[in-house]
Amino acid sequence: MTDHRTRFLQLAVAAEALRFGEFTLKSGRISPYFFNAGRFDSGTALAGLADCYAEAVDTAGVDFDLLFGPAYKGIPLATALACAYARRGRDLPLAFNRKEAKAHGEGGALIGAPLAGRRVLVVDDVITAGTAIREALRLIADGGGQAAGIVIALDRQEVVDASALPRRSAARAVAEQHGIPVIAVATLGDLLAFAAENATLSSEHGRLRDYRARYGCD
Ligand code: OMP
Repeated sequence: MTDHRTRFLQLAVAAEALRFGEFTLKSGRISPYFFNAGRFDSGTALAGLADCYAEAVDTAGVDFDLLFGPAYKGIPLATALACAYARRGRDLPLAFNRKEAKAHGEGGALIGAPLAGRRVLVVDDVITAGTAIREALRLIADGGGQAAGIVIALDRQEVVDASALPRRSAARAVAEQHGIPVIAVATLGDLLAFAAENATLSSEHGRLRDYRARYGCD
């Protein structure tokens, strides 16, 4: 596993952003783990997380010139990543949306740098079925931007329809449909490898493997 993957998983477990137990997902599936990016809730925690995102993006080599954080969880993530790039000497424009469009003041649903004519990197927390990310891609198109890629902390590598073949992950479906890369700092596969190597997580490994067998991609 590359360094940023292991570092991210260590940070996520330490911040209790990654928890193990029984969780009901947006899809209704009962999952033995849950990633809550909201637990990266201090400057140091967010800076450490943003460095992992930056390394994953740089490793993937995607070409972009604006960061977009979908409301709500994507907003601090994209902001922290913009600060991480500034520390690396790259000043990137940043934009995000509000969920309720404002009819007064500056109006609209988009805040920050204009999207028009930009190659946009979407920064979000997690992909399960890809619903949240598809919504973000619509916002970017509506704002006149061109989606260049998506970066998330965790790709849960789940299929949308567990009975359909081939078992293609939601992230791959989005990538193929839009012709853009979906970059994950870590995947469920990485989490399985991490759990196998860490004595404190060894009891979770079987449940994670069973969940992947039921809902995971090939
Ligand atoms: P999709 O829209 O199905 O891709 O799910 C992404 C959303 O699910 C996230 O933005 C969260 O609201 C939520 N979620 C998590 O935050 N962490 C998880 O580990 C799993 C989910 C989920 O409900 O699938």
